[in-house]
Amino acid sequence: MRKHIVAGNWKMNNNLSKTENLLNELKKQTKSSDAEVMVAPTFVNLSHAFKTLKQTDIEAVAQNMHFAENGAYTGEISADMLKSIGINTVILGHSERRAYYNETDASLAKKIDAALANNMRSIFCFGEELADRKSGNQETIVASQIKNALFHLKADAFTNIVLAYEPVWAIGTGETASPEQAQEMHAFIRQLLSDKYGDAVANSVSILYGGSVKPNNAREIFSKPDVDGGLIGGASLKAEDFYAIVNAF
Ligand code: G2H
Repeated sequence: MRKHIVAGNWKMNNNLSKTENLLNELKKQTKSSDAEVMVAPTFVNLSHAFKTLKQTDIEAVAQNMHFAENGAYTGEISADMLKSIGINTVILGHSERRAYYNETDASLAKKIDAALANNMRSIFCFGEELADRKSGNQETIVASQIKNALFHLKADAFTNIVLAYEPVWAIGTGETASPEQAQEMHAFIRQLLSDKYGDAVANSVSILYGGSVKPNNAREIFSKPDVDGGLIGGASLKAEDFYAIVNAF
């Protein structure tokens, strides 16, 4: 049985007091599903979030990290630093990182390796842009993103990899891939994994969907057999909305 996961990506939202408020609201929520719950606050509040959530079943995770162990990389954060404050999971390759900070499949492969070397779990994000979808190239694009960043790995590495399919045209736009479009792509991704690593690995990797998941569409998206959860942006900033999604399994 694959893990169900609902992860809230807070992006560059919430100063310290708003972070404290949201964490306190999250602690009041009741989980009625089997989903693993994660939230990714901004770096400056990550240690605080980790400590606040320590006695709960909500995991604090990072939104990004650098691939180097340490060194002259002003403004960057290493896996070792994250581990040292208790963080064991990192989101890598979000489309905003790819679009605004020039992250490439090659640099993401290095980040994945750094996470694995530090025994961290990665939530690896990828997805096609609107033009790719319009020209029918979405599967080619997604396959190359996955192959370039992950297919140098050995099969056992996939116990520490979660995939997140986020079609760029559906991120923060209010436009969602239909449940059928999500299922079609997730099944394609699982087949890709199966062709390279076999069914056992393919069937064990959780594949999340991200892109305008809301309380009113989560249940239908999560009902699809190859959709194992969601990476939630806007709707993760309100505790009730986020838990409506967590409980949509
Ligand atoms: C996609 C998603 C969370 P939103 O970026 O990563 O954001 O749910 O706001 O589309």
